Amino acid sequence: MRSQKIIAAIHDLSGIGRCSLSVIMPVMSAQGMQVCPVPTAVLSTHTGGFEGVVIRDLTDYIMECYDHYKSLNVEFDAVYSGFLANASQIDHCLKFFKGYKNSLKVVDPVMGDHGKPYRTCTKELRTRMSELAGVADVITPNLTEAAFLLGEEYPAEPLSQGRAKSWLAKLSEKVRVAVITSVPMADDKLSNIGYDRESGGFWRVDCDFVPAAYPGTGDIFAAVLTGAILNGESLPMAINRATVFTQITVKTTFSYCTDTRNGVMFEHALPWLSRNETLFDFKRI
Ligand code: PXL
Repeated sequence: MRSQKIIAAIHDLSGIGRCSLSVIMPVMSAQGMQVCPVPTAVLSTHTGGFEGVVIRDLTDYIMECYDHYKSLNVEFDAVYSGFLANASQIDHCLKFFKGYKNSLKVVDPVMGDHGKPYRTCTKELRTRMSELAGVADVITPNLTEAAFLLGEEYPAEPLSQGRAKSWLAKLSEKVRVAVITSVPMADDKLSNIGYDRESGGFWRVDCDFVPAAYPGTGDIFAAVLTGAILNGESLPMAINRATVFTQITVKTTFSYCTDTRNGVMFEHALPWLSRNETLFDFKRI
């Protein structure tokens, strides 16, 4: 029988806007993985621009769900956390990580973008997210979230290669792999950069600049990266795959001039992901 990876994804379920579980589940399924959703909240839309969002916080559900999986002796190849509805959910994620010691622990520290926190991301959640990131194997902040985790100001200027490496090294003091997404670099490129502490390599994959911002692209990137790592790919190849897939969806969507709040049209691009072509458009820095 074919062995399949199974991932517990602790993230929200938003109806409209193509983010979190609504994108992670199909994306990782296309990579051949089974995703077990552990919703932190159910929302009618994401919080990035729609008025009157309906939110049901599922804090009480997470631990009961954990206990049930333990009673069933369910094992996970990875436990992956994302959008948390409040700071107390950090404790629940910590318990999941502790209870699944042998699983790959991935933290996408969803907190904000473009230098600002998301509406629901309190100061307490920002502070405690560092605690969660500290027990992970892999973290995938965007530049805003990396600044929050490091207690740094959001950079006013593009990052020199030296500063980018220093941020990655600081983020990796506790984790094995740190990837920072959407980093404006001093040579005018927008890049996804990563560091693998075990192999010691700093890596960079450049993106083309598209003059539009779509919610959910960080979730898609983190999901593809996690799937690729679980499939045994090296960090640069995994960053490459996550970058190219995200770019395909962003460029496709941009061409249709849709309302950006609806996220990216990733659905028709899933067969590209399933083909799992070999990629090598990365640089060592
Ligand atoms: O894509 C990040 C994200 C996830 N979940 C919810 C969000 C956002 C960003 O706005 O609002 C509910």
